[in-house]
Amino acid sequence: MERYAPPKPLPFGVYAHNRGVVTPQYAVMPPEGILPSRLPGFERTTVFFLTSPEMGAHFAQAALEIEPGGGTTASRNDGLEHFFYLVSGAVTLGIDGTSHDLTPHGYAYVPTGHHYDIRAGGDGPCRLIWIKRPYSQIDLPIPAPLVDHRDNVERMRAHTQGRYWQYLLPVEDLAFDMHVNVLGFEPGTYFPCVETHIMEHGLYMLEGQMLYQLAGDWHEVKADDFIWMSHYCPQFCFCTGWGEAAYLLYKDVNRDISFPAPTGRR
Ligand code: UGY
Ligand code: MN
Repeated sequence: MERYAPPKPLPFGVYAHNRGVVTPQYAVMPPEGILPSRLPGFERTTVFFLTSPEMGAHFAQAALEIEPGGGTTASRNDGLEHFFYLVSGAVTLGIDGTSHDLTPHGYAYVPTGHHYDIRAGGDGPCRLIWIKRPYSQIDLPIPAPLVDHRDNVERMRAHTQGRYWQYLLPVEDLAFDMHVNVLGFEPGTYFPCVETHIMEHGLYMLEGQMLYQLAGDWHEVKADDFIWMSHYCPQFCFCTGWGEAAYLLYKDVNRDISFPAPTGRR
């Protein structure tokens, strides 16, 4: 993957070839433009923030690149809910002291109030997607921790010729305030409509390439790119290239509107 590195010598055309765009309604974030962060509580771990409230999002998403033996320095519990998806490498994820070995495309949901720790195994760096947000509690029991693998999840194909959906979290359980799905596309397939919906998205390209239309603008995206889509951002896509494309999609769901405190006239 092309990753930010101070280029020597400076190549021509950096600006012309830039694909990164941030607007109030959406962002396209190719990996080469995202500068690394480090975080207290992590060792031998580079954090690449993909979206956060600073962008306008109501959740945060990051890619962690962890060297073998690296990870968290201690067990963490920040009160947020977390979703982890391993793109490459090997990770042992602890939830409340129980260890789970993740292989590529393994994933885990850590509900609010639970402890987690991360340790990279293997002999090369691993790439772990991390989604987190404050849990929106309702009058239902908080979901339990969940660990699984994309290969175990049914590919739903109803009414979607050439495309499939994998619901990584239990979609019937309204206690969840997020869905995380994998959507797959054969070349030439596209959505049956331009979607315009209240749900917000974080999209991480897992495989292939696509033309994505966001608020009327076309963008070409490929594996390891990230897209943030705000609430109501019009969205549409075509699968391009010669192989299937697939992405990991965060979506906020199952909650009513919350109004800001009234101001002005009474
Ligand atoms: O379910 C969805 O909202 C999905 N079809 N949106 C998307 O992939 N941009
Ligand atoms: Mn959508």
